[in-house]
Amino acid sequence: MRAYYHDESNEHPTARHDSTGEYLDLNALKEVGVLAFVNQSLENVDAIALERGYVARDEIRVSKEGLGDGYEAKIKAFYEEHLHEDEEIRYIREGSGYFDVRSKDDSRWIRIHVEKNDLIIVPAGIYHRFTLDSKNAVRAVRLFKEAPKWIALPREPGLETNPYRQQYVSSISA
Ligand code: KMT
Ligand code: NI
Repeated sequence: MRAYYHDESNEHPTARHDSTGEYLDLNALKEVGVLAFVNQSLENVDAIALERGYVARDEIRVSKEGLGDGYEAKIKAFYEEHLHEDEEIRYIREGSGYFDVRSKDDSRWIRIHVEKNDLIIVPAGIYHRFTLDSKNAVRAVRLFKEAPKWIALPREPGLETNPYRQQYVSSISA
């Protein structure tokens, strides 16, 4: 796992976008409420699931083969800036990709490259997006509490009054 400020260049989303050279310590992600762990085993994931009350899980394959006809639409939706009213927990089994999350002051993107055995917890209410990298495939475990919902609420000014957004904003400004 590596985290750095995105360079906002016009290259394809799946390019590295790391020309800023501004790397972040994984601990610094806590500032925006993101928890990141490397070298996780399924046992670690089970423990985190138990501790946080996650009772179910599935596996998603984000690739042309894995998503079939839905590929283009899914890829597009993942990359649109959005938030969820739930945590997004992903455990990478194979492949790699990028989670982009908004910086604390909202002015920049922090790009987080996730790879095999990385586990990331993206908090409810944070604006983020996801893209594959140049290898074009990832397989990840998704944890969920009851029925999976993960409704993506696209960024728009009206969302600032959303209680989950407000709760998130106050949690990082403490
Ligand atoms: C999401 O909700 O953005 C995803 O599931 C992305 C793919 S999982 C690595
Ligand atoms: Ni999301």
